[in-house]
Amino acid sequence: MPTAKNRNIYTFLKLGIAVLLSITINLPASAALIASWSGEGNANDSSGNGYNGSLVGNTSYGTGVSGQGFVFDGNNDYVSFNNVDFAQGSYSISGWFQVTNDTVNNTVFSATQFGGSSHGIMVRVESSGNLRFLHRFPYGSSGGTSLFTSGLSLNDGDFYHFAVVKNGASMSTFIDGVLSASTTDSSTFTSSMNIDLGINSRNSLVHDFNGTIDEVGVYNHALTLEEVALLAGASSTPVSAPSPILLAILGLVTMMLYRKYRF
Ligand SMILES: [Ca+2]
Ligand SMILES: [Ca+2]
Repeated sequence: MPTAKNRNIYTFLKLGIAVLLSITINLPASAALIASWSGEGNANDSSGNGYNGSLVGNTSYGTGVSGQGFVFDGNNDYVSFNNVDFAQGSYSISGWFQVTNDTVNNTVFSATQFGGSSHGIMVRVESSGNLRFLHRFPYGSSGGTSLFTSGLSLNDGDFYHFAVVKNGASMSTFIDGVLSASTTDSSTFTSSMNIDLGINSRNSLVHDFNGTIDEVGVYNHALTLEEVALLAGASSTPVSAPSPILLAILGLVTMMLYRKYRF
């Protein structure tokens, strides 16, 4: 007959196992991923939505933050993607960049009105070393809301993760998985856009990127802080799967207790 002590041990172990198994992995919602460009020797979209791109100028592939990335020489190089429908409401753009020339403005990402030349979105590393996130609606050559980070040196030759998030009436910028700046803008785009990596826009070849851009993701919803941290590889992800080592130790302890007490 099991003793009261053994029953308590058994109950404790059951509870522990139940708690561990109830912990789930929290990954970004892949259903909201509109386009994913990894730069692995091509400009194909790995999201399954078919937003494949074209390299322009001397754009090439080189060492990225993961595998290969897109390499730009700072003079009329970019990658273009057409008619991407992602920003009619909340949206997010995430990726990595490494700036080679720190004396100029380096455009990482831009989006213009599909079929037109009017600007809508821009993500740019300023010569100051800070990141600028522009959301401009109605489309145009001026206006909109610009959000700047401050006090950063994102043009020092290292790889940095960026995420810009438009969540309803708020705009936020994250660097390396940490919120860096935020402001408000309640306007919303009403059509799909052309996207370019590495240039202000294909209609205005200025602020050319000089360096490497890699692992760019475009979302049609607002990424959460936890999702951004996960994409940035930051250690502050709040929810994780139970450690295999922890599970193995728990199993071993259970077996030893069973052999000793036969509960
Ligand atoms: Ca890559
Ligand atoms: Ca060039």
